[in-house]
Amino acid sequence: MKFSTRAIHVGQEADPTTGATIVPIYQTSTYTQSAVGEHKGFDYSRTVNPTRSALEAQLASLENAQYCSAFSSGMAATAAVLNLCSAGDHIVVTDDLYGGTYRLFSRVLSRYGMSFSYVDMSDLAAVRAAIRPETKLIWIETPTNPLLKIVDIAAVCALRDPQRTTVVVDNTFASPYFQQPLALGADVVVHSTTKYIGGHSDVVGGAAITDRAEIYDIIKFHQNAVGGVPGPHDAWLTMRGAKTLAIRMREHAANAARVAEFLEKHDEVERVYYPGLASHPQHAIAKAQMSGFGGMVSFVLRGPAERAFAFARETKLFSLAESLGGVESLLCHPARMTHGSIPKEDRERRGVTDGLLRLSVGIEDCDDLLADLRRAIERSARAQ
Ligand code: P1T
Repeated sequence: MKFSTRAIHVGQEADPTTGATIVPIYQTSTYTQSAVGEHKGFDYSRTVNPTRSALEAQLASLENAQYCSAFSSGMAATAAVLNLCSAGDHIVVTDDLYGGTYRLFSRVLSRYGMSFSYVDMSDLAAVRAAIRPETKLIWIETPTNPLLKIVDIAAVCALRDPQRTTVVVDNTFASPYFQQPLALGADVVVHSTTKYIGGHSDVVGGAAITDRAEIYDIIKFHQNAVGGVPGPHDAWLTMRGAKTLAIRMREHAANAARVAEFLEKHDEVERVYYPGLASHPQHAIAKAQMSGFGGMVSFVLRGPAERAFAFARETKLFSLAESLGGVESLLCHPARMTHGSIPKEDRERRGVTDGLLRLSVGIEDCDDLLADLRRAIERSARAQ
């Protein structure tokens, strides 16, 4: 079955009891057992819930994998995957990544004896140099948040010893519709399903997906032992959103391409970051490993950094809000919002400056989006 068919049908069989076409929200914490130890495979909803299982089957299938564990947030999924590591292990990480992931690694997990090296993974020699005998895991985010750098997944996978080092890809920005990391050699895919998979900015969730049974067993154990699971209603909302992932991603990417071109041509714009632009330094890699360039565009206006604040006050359709991937367009100031937890010096060294703005381009009519951006750019110039 092709992608859209799987999105709508896998895990979505009619309910065996009633024939309900749509998977019910099994809003129950527990299950009545006929005798001690005799039940139908369901004992307690932290461990297993039929609505969550349906979502897990659907998402596994979208990454062409056998196994998925759903979580209550992208961060819970990330924390569960990092349980593949123990004290003393070393992890190599993309240097540009979601600020919350950086915070989890640097302020929580480093206290448990794991060490992290942040590397510009567009430089393969730097990745090779960072890998040590005790490197247990390589954490790739591509495209990166917020600078939209592209990491060559297959090339990084080829640098590690697969017996020793697990490669994880945070596939949130591309979504499984545009990028399939497992086919490129990665072992695990992580998603913040809050974003494109859920697609409507109405639910927080996460997922860890793999084709390797021994890795799944560890993640699943952690999912139950720690308990960061989504409730059935959240699982159901995510599943409903994911059914239209393909059609939404095509619109996001078409609109984002027009927005990126518009910004690149605009005299008042200093720099645009979008992997679909020929001017993007890793455009060729993006073209080879992705089937589309996604809906995220970052840019810097000419003039002082404060101009970004003036711009953020002026947009009407692009709401100033954290998060991304919903049908509605959002605008974010990474340095003060999503990446505020990264120390200023580190952040600026990596290119996340006070002038940087990030757009999650929605699926509204693109003419309206361009008019909104044009107007906000003009007004931000006058505010200087
Ligand atoms: O917010 P949560 O569902 O816990 O997901 C965390 C996460 C993980 N990975 C990436 C690439 C992300 O972008 C995020 C969350 N990001 C935002 C909230 C944001 O606005 O960038």
